[in-house]
Amino acid sequence: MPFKTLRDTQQPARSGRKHFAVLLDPDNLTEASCLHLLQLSEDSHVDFFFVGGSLITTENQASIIQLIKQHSRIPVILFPSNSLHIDKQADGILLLSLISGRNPDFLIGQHVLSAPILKASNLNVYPTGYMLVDCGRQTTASYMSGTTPIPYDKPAIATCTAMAGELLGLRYIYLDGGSGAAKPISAEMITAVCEAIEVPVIVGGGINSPEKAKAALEAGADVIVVGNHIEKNPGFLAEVSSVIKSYNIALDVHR
Ligand code: 1GP
Repeated sequence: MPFKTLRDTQQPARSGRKHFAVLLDPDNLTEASCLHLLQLSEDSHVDFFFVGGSLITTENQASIIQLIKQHSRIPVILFPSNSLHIDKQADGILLLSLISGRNPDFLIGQHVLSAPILKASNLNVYPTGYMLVDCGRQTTASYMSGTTPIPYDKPAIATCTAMAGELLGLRYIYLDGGSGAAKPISAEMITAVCEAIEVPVIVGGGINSPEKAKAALEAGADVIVVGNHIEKNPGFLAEVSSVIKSYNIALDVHR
């Protein structure tokens, strides 16, 4: 029988375990600052590095990935803004379909260009419904993609969009307020999305305090992504890590 139901083929439901991804933007890093963050990330048990940015203006990406691979065992997942940013040194790639927008290039166009490269690579491919949310100011991602983000106070739009992404077979949903967002995505929106779908939900943008990290996790986020504030204050890495650790310890205790 060639046709199985979506439920037969879906990956296991979310486990409740929380994960921490550190976003490394090659444009904002020197070799020294990157090495410092790598050491802190190892000490803080970071789960993944996301490497990329909405507009990469330097040629640093390849050397940053090489540096990470030399000095860390934390997996490197590409977070690309277009097909030019595929790098086979990485462990995997978020194959982002910008489902909050209506720009065909970011819904399918870049993927067509990327497909033969990805098929010929050993990269793990993570098909991800990428949703930009208006968190107070226009972001590079929204401008560069020519798309309108989901309004901050419209969780129903986010929920229906995430459900559509899941029904289309996307394995992850990424709610992103954009790097350095004025405020993070609301707990109300995160909870609404998490309750509506079974695939893991990644949340990022504007998380710059332990309280904001905690709020995203409490609302249901499976993975939180922090970039901007760690560049300014590397000590924040350990703070977020301890918030996540306390969640996972509590989960183990209650099992
Ligand atoms: C941006 O979600 C990421 O795409 C992380 O955002 O840089 O604001 O932490 P910050």
